[in-house]
Amino acid sequence: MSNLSTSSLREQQHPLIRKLANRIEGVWSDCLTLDPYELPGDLGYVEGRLEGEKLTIENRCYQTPQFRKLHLELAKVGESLDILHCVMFPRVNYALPTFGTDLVGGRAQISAAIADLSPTLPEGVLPQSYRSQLASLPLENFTQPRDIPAWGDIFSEFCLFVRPVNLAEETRFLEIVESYLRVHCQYALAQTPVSPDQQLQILAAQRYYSTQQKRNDKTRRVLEKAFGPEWAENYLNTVLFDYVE
Ligand code: 18B
Repeated sequence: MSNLSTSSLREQQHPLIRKLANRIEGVWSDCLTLDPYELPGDLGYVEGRLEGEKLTIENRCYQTPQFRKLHLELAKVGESLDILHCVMFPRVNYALPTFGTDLVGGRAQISAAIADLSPTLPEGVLPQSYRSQLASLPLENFTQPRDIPAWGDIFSEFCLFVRPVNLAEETRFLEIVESYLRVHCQYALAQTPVSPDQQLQILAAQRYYSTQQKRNDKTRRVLEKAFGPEWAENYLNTVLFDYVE
């Protein structure tokens, strides 16, 4: 394992990953006031190789008044697998959904393109203003929709999970995710902190979100193969899906 500070994975990855990473950072810097967020340990840039291929991980993290952690991660497994992972963790005193997206694929094709605004809220459903703005987006126009796994009960009715089959579908995915991000940032900026009572409910919902995400064996397996089970567990708990104690 080593830690370097240079190197950008972005140029080496599937074009959809590169484009989505650029769009996410574009919306963030357009709409939000970003402060740096320090990851624990030396987990900004990591390389691992146990059995099988080399795994390289590059993290970018920020925070804002509304968001405890904005996390954008790019990962590359040998020449075979490219991954984009992004979660916007709200602060516990803001009643906000949790935006999350994951792109997974080989150099040739993305096999999994997922995006959601998950209702980590006291009511457990998305606010009406999200529902009315998201309802008009073309979520249905994909040739190969994929089934949400059992742990995915955290996701909203607007969870988009597809295997994009061509450039048109990749572009449509990109546009939808950008819309999610803009709706979300705009809403977040208009919020004020909630009461301590509501905070407890938000905390519980955020913990449940992270607990369910950690049940995704596909993520864990990739990390375990390159870094071992203990490292994977620590990384899942402190970087990918941490929560406020
Ligand atoms: N994820 N993904 O982020 N995952 O992190 N991911 C896979 O074609 C990694 C999130 C989600 O069908 C696959 O099946 C690694 C967020 C769902 O059972 C692999 C990292 C969301 C599935 C990885 C990573 C999310 C999925 C299999 C850390 C949603 C489908 C690819 C860098 C907001 C699960 C495939 C299923 C799949 C791996 C969702 C290999 C290592 C934020 C629903």
